[in-house]
Parts: sequence; C-alpha cells; structure tokens
Amino acid sequence: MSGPTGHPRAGGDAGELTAAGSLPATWREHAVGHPDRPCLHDPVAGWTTRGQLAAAGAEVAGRLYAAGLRRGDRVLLSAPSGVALVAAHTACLRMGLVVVPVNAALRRREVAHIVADASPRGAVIDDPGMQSWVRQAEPDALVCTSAVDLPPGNAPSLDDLDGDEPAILGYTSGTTGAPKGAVLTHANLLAGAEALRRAWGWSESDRLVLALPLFHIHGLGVGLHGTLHSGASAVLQPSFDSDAVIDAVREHRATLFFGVPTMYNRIAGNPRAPELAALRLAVSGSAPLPADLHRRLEENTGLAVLERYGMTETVMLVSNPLDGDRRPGSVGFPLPGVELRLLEPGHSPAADPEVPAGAPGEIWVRGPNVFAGYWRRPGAGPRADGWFCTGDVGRRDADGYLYLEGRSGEVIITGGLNVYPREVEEQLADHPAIAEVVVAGRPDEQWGELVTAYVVPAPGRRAPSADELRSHVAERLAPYKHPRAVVPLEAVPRNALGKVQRHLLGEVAGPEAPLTEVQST
Ligand code: MCA
Repeated sequence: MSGPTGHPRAGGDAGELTAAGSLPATWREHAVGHPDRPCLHDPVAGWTTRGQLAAAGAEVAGRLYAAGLRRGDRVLLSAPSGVALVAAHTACLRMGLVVVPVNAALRRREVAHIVADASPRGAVIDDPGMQSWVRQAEPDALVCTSAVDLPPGNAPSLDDLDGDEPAILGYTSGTTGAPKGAVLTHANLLAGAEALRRAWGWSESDRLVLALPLFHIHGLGVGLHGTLHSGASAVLQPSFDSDAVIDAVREHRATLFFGVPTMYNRIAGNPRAPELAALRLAVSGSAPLPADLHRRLEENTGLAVLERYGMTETVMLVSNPLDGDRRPGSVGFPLPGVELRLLEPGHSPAADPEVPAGAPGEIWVRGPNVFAGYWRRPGAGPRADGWFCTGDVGRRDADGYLYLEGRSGEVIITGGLNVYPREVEEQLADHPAIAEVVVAGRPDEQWGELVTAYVVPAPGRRAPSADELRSHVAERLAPYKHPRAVVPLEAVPRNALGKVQRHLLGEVAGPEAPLTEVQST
C-alpha cells in the first residue's frame, strides 16, 4: 500500500483547502447543523434529508463493522445511482474503508482483474452476475447488495479520519497493461471538493441534477462529494435522458448540471433545451467539448457551459472561470491549490523551464488533490516531490487559458469513458478472420470518438463486420469498449522500428475505405 503522500503542500492556499480534515468531518457538520434540510432525491426514495442520510450511513457502517470489515479494508461498490448507494459509499468512507467503485457494465474478466489486484474484503454490488464473479475470485469476501441486508451492529469510530488515509481506489488503465488502482486519500477528496466549492461558488442553495454514474470521479468525486461538502442538494438520476434532466431542473428548481459532451450533444438536439436557461451553471468534462457545441448550447439556452479538466488520479485540476470569459475549446485556469507546469517531453518540473505561451507541453501537476500513488505499484505515481505527469499535452494562450491538445498516450474517449486500444486489440486478436488489428478512435459527433478496429484480414478471409467483432468480445469487454466500426486494411502502417503509426491509419485506409458500423448506434 502506498503510504502517506508525504508531498510538500502546493503553494498558495493548498493547506487551507484540507483544513477540515476529511469529507466525513464536513458532512457531519452539515448533518448536525441542519438535519432537516433536503439532501438527495432519487426516484425510489424521494427526498432524503441530511440527518436521514447520516443515520442511514451510520446504520450501514454498523452492519459492515459487525460483519467484520475494518479500517483500510477495500470494498467494491457497484449499484445504480440512488440514496442506497450513497449511504453505502458514505458509510465506507466514514468508517475508514477504502471504496473501489466498479462500473456496472464490466464483464467477468474485467471484474476478476480488479478483485485480484485490490484484494477486497467486502463488496456492495447489486448485480447478481457481478456478485457471483466476485465470490468466485475472492471466496472470503463479504458480498451484499446496496440494501446491506446484514445483522445490525455499531461501528465504534465514525468520521474520525486522517487526511493521509486511503479513501478511494479508482481503477484506471494506462496505455500499457491492465487497469491500475489510483489511491485517493481523504485529504485528496476533501481538497478536490473544497477547490470546486470555492471556484464554482457552490453553496447550500445549489441543487444539482446528477445523471452521471457514481462509479467515476466525475459523478462521485465532483457531483456527489461536491454536493455533500457544500451542504447543497442533488437530484440523482440512475441513467441519462435529456427530457428527464430538463424535467428535474423545472420540478426541483435545480441550479446546476454536470455532464459529458455526449450528454450535451443530446441536450442541444432536444427542442426543450431553452428550459435549461433556469440553471445557474452547467459544467462539462471527461472529454473535449467541441467549440461549436459550446456555441450551439449558448445560442439555445443562454448558458455558456463551463468546461473543466480533471482525472481519476487528481480529482479536478483546471476550470474555466465562474465569473469571466469561458472560452470555447479551453479548460481555463488551475483550480485553487493546483500547481501546473507545461514542459517539453523528458524535462523535469523541478529543474526545467516551462514551454513558452502558445507552445505545446506535457502537463505536470502538483497539489493536495494529487493522489498518493498506484496501488501495489511503487514508483508509478507522482514523484517524491509531489509532481505528477498527467500524460496529457496542452498549451496556454497569451491570457493563460489552457487548451488540451491531446494525449501523449493512445487513449480513446467515447461518451466520456476512456478506452485503451491495447486492451481491445488483445481481445480481438484471436478472431479467426483477423491477421492483425489496431484499435483507434475515429471522430464522431455524438460520442466524441468511436472505437474503431482497423483490420488486416487473415489470408482468404474478408474483414469481419463490427457486429461480428462485438459478439466476439461480448463476454470479455464492457459494451462501451466494443468496436463500433471496422476499417479493412491491407497492412498496418509501421515505422522503421516496427512501431504502429496510429496517426497514419486513416491515410492508409484511404477516405473511400469501406466502413462497417454497428447498426444500433
Ligand atoms: C453507452 N454506450 C456507449 C457508451 N455508453 N458506447 C460507447 N461509449 C459510451 N460511453 C453504448 C451502450 O452500450 C449501447 O450499446 C449504446 O451505446 C446506446 O446506449 P445508450 O442507452 O444510448 O447510452 P447511455 O446509457 O445513454 O450512455 C451514454 C452516456 C454514458 C450517458 C453518455 O456513456 C455516460 O454516462 N457517460 C459518462 C461516463 C462518465 O461518467 N465518465 C467520467 C469518467 P448497444 O445499443 O449497442 O447495446 S472520466 C472522469 O471521471 C474524470 C475524472 C473526469 O475528468 O471527469
């Protein structure tokens, strides 16, 4: 386990950001101060107050404690967004368990990897299939649903966390190998939420429509933690539907909406989009928001969507200003407590100068929000002095606004979800009609990028269709990682060293290349 972060505090007000100690400490203050204020709404339970959520969390914590879970134990969490899931999540954090959020779409192979890596002692999972995969991989783990239907008990210590204790193990893939667990400490989560509270003027009178899944940092670390930390309220929606979002904004007099560009694309196409003018703030992240979509939304709703930038390892890093010019195509300025440097590849943030304004550079960050390291992978996270290379490339304009230019890696972002080409290639490689396959993103208006398989067919075979490839990987990859399009190639473009030249894929295939796409999208 990565120990305490030991990072020097970033400049400015970084220390102050974590003065409250932990998120559970601030939640407790809100619950004790005004227990009757509405906190969360879900379609099943209706409104839950702060006091009710605190009581539900304490009850779940008592049950998990009585079942044998102890501080530092990892617990997988996967259930539809709702108050039951939040009660389980907050219970775990309040008693010092380490939450491992799991995307409900993952398949057995993907879940087995997380279980083997994280060695969880518990799993709060609603899907019976996923429950059985966890039981097979870790027979000793306590497995229950988000109802936490276990004998009652008392957790002896709640809300008494040290900032350096691990709070979340967030699985995220690198360009090579299998997903790694990013260890976010209680101080990281608090710094992340407090920076957003300040930057976005998040207050008790705010109400967020939260239709993002709660198994990624966007929905969890930004939407949920920000709400609970600010003493605000949120309307939880277990899936995204643009009409349901618009209805909730009207019915619950919401002030905030956070989404990924695919959601905004669907909102822009909804004739009721102008009703969103009632919002105080709409925020976009997880993938680049096309500048023309930004403008279209502004025309339709009067809202200048605020684009920001973050990652699982760091919660949020950079944001357009709340007051002031929100520039389409830009992610804005570093958030409170975040130091950011743009460097030439191979340069060190401690020793080398930044690239000049306008020039691209690798994005390095440091601050109290930056994770402690990757679980069981010493040396793979931030440097000893706290600086972390994000792997993203950006440039600043003359006014200091940051623009993301792309990734130094090969990640595909589809609908706000990261897909690592190598993982998909490995699962496609044994298809009998494939001699060689390279997976890459292809620009797409709705999804941002479409997972596309560039296929050299096996001798005497034609390239398989996208539907054939999808059924080939159906049991091995979550659906969002499935190839949505296939482009046949005669040969994979490689450089003299044999490295695949992904940027040439489109050229080699040619603009007229036959393309088969999945019919359902
Ligand atoms: C669903 N499908 C997808 C995706 N989502 N395909 C590719 N990419 C996706 N992201 C597939 C379904 O399997 C289905 O396939 C088909 O698309 C249509 O499904 P539909 O019901 O329309 O989709 P949906 O359920 O409405 O989902 C679209 C979505 C969702 C709402 C955009 O993907 C989503 O919630 N995305 C946000 C994810 C997120 O929170 N990302 C944050 C991670 P078929 O029809 O063939 O069966 S990044 C992060 O946290 C960092 C910190 C950050 O900065 O934010």
